[in-house]
Amino acid sequence: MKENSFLSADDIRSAFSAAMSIMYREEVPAYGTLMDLVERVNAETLCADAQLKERLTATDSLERISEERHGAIRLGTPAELSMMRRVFAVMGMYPVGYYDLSTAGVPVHSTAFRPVGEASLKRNPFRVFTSLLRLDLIADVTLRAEAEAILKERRIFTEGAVELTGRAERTGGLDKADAERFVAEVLETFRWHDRANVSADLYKRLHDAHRLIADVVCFKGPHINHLTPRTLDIDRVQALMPDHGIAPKAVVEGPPTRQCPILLRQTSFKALEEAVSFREGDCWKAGSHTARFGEIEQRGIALTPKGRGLYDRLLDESRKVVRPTADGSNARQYEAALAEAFAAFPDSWAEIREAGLGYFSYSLTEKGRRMKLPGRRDIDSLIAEGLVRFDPIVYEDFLPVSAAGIFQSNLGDGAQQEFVASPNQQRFEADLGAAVLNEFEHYDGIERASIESCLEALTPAIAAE
Ligand code: OOG
Ligand code: NI
Repeated sequence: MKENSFLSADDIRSAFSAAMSIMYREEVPAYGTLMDLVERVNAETLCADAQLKERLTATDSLERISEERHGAIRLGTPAELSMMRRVFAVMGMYPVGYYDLSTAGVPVHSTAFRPVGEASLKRNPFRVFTSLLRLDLIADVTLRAEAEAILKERRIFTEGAVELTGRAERTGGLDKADAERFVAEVLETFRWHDRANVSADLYKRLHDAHRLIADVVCFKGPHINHLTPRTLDIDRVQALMPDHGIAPKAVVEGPPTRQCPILLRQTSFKALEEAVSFREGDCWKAGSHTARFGEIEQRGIALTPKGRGLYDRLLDESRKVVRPTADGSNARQYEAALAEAFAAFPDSWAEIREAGLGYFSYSLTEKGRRMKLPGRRDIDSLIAEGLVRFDPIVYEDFLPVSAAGIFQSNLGDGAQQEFVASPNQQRFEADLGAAVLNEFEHYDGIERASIESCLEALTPAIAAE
């Protein structure tokens, strides 16, 4: 039998994320400007901080530090979502987490397709925040039916993408040539189409119901709406954006600046108004559409349910004091309120660990590697004796309040719409054709495994029993 010559899912994902990056830079030049700025700030940050450089050299690959970490798409139908799941699976990306954004006035619910194992994340962490439009939240039944009819007709995947996905599922992978074709075919789904599927009049009616509905329904496919590289200093990139001719959103989403970063901080430049044309019989009528932007992210430690509870409470507290407006007029006050509320969140790794707020990965110190113990001990005493060290586990997921802030700032600064909160994970999973993974279980598993391997290495006799 022929040797298995399949490319790994991680390699296919890497090729896909590189291809997306090239395509998006070409499509949205402002994104290229942002990437250049991020690269420069990352290089400056590393030059100024030798310790950070050393740590990143040991744990990450420095030359890939400024590469994309995520992107986002918005889908229209359950069939599109379940096919998307199959396509992402070929690239080793699985649905993690459920995000209900209806509470924030955005008629979608979402998951993030991402690699889950440590090695896969390290090889290439690229994820896609994927939303499904909820037409059930649209009050106007006639408009809803029109939208449904349009969505039913479109085919967002090429025949080649469908065929190669099926082949990967049947045979367990793709060889190099097929993987290259797969990446090229799948890229088509994410491409921008400047010719709308609909007339200017229907576009306007859908747009008036909610801008997001127009974005999803009126085009041939779910164009990638942003990509997001990693920055080592988000505050600095945010401050420098205007000097480079790009307009940042009003505030950085997520926790405030801290010594020990937690969860995820993100900001974006505002979506651009782009020329599109609408179908008018046999002709095309010029118009514009606003959907695409660029974002940056800086990640910190993954929090336990207890830590996340505290985060949510403090964020809520600060937003009761000041709610950031889209025009940025109260940005300073918001930052101050946020910093003040978060003074209650411990800001050293030791305190965060002792209070059970974050997930850590444990490993043996130099001293621990030379030591063998007669019996099992608890991890705290091993740390106290300098045999074991702990490092924060990076948060790889998203935050619904932040995601809503990113959505809102890119849907225009107009009045926000209210929907009744209606999370429906069951419905989402039925449409997806699979359950989403629970993020907390994932981090808990990594932490437990790291503790177990320390204990086994320190007490080999017991482990061998
Ligand atoms: C997705 C917005 C959410 C994030 O980073 O939280 C997101 C969208 O606008 O489609 O990407
Ligand atoms: Ni994003």
